[in-house]
Amino acid sequence: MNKAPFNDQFLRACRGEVTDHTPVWYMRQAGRYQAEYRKIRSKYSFHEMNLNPEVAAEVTRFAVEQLGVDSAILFADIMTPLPSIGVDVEIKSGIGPVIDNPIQSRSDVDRLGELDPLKDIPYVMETIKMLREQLSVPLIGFSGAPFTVASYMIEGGPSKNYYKTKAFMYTDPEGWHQLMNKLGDMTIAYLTAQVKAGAQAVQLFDSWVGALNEADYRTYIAPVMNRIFSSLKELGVPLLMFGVGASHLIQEWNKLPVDVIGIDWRITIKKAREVEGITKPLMGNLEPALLLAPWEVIEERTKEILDQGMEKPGFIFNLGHGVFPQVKVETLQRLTSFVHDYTRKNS
Ligand code: 1CP
Repeated sequence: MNKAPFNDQFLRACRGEVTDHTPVWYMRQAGRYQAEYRKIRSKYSFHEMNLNPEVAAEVTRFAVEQLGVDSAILFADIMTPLPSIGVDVEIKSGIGPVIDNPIQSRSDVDRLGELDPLKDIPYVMETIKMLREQLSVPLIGFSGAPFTVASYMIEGGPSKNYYKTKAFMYTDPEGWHQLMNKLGDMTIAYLTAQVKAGAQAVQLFDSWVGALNEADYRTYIAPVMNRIFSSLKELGVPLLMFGVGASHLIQEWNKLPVDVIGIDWRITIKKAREVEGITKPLMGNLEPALLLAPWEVIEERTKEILDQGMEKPGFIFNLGHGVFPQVKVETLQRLTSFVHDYTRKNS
């Protein structure tokens, strides 16, 4: 296969270097808003798609080609490694992950096993290897962060207020730290295997950690996040993190040994840099619901983000959260071209 020359714009921005244009990719760029994805998904369960490296690679690559984005994100889920440590999880259409044996006590934590990625989930690493042969943009590997993964393990599925998770944390802090450490070990093993297989950057999704305040973040979460990122640093690839509704934690994140901070639409890039004093490269942060608005509105709001982002090197354009199934492919295609053209002219 003839590959296009490698596009390193995303990796350059992660390192805080000057780029030719602002690189762009979208969280959940492979998914239900694409007719091609829906067609494949009608033949396989989500798990079967993951198990089959050809299918997982196809879905990953297709999103890159269809949208013209500057990086690929591995097609898998933050729940992918969980069955290997003893958690039965099923991805239910229209709901998300559902777990039949949620964690309820310290003894449930004690029973969790260890992940051996190459033995337990070799198909993920095979997908990565296959993609590296095929892609001309960087491949981002990823994992769920301990709090977010624990929230599904304890609640048994998606949640609005995480009260069972918080009750566990406040009632049995020692058991909580054990759980965080086990999930920390899992994350380190998983992401290390992904990088060794060829992932060129890794992102930790801590989607729901914004449910905690700063003091609780420092006590219950920061230690494991520090350990994870310190350990991954040795791999030499950019480390990214992201959370929803977590602007109040941004200074805590800036202290972690992470390279890029992904933010949602509740804070501007300008405020993150100038008021919060964030020095690391930033990624974000178009409100995903805007993708359902008329193009003129999308363009105006995107310009605002880009004008702020371009003020210094080290900016990656993304949404503030994942693409909704209702979004039109054409809207994302137009947005990608717009970001590229606008930032090429104005940089
Ligand atoms: O292009 C991509 O981004 C595809 C890879 C990907 C990623 C990075 C998927 C596929 N899931 C994820 C991460 C993920 N999964 C997160 C972190 C990012 C975020 O906040 O969106 C979370 C919280 C999950 C859990 C999850 N898995 C949900 C959310 C449920 C909730 O609590 O609201 C859902 C709906 C899933 C299933 C899932 N994962 C991925 C896809 C394409 C789907 C839909 C599956 C289907 O076709 O039914």
